[in-house]
Amino acid sequence: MVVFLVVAVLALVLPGPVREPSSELPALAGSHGIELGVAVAVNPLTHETEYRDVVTDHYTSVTAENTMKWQYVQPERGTFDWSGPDAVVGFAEDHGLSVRGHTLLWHNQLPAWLAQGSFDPDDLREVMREHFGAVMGRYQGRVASWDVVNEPFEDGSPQLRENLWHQTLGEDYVAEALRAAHDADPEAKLYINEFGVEGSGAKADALYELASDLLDQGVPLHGIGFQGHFVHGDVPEDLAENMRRFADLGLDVEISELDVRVPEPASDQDLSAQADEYRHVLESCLAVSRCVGVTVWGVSDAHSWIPEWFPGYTAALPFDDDHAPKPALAGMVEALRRGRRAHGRARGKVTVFGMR
Ligand code: 9MR
Repeated sequence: MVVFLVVAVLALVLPGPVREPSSELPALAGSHGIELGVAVAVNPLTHETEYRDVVTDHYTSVTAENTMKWQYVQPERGTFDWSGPDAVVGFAEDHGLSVRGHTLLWHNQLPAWLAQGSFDPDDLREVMREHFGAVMGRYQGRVASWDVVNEPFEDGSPQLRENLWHQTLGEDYVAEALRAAHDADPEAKLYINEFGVEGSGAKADALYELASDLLDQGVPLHGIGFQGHFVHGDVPEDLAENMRRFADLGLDVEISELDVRVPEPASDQDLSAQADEYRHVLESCLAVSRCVGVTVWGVSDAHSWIPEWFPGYTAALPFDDDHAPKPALAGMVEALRRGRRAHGRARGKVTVFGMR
């Protein structure tokens, strides 16, 4: 009786326990040793209960959709705004979720002082190192992996992108960035994140060559994020096969920004075919022993970037505009329930990092 009373009183005075997820997805993902992630935006994460519940009920990891990008984190040189990143990382910690850091070097969403500034190579190296040191240093031990270089290739082309970093530092900027990131947080897993490389093709081959060269040089590269912004009807069949060749180099691989956009209006038939596509993506990850996770790019169709960026397309995510689960969610569950996990780690090129 006394014990009961003590427990009852403690339950009243202590903050509520973390809610147990109401879906089987986190446990299923855990049983296969993969993360199931979702991209989140700070505002709804902070203010909308339904949104938060979708995240904590169904996923094991989060990526900040925008708030860790340079434009928001360092809007003026040397002035950092941690409010958004702190909110995302704090939420993740409160709910036992892991965090993918996104993203350090990109050609988009740069602050004006950087995009329009003029820097000689040494200045730009200093800018890069200051940023990495501040961001990765703040979240050291709390953000386990980072997209260090985002979209290094031109859209739909195997050419290295002519971005600020490439123009100023030359092709070696990718290696320099990875080394700087390793110095800033020697424990973090460091990724190149790219789109249009999920299936085989010239751009995927170019990324493979780049990754291979970097590893040959002893550059600290640990993984490849295959973004996975797919169009309904055009999800690559050879996703697993293509990811496997990168894994065979000794790299982790993951699908980092999954969505499958459907032309408007999305019929029931489209949505059930989309479920097969989500299932296929999850099965492809399970089929590659070094595939460490799949992240979907947004909590619900109401928060997806698709309608704004691809007018005429819609319904790309596993939850609809009202946060109701769609067939795509069932597709993921089915893949995880039935799926068999590939075993055995490839012997690859990755040896000891930090040796330069
Ligand atoms: O989803 C993001 C969207 O809200 C932003 O407006 C957009 C700006 O370019 O970036 C989107 O996220 C991108 C991600 O950071 C990198 N890969 C492509 C994603 C979709 O554009």
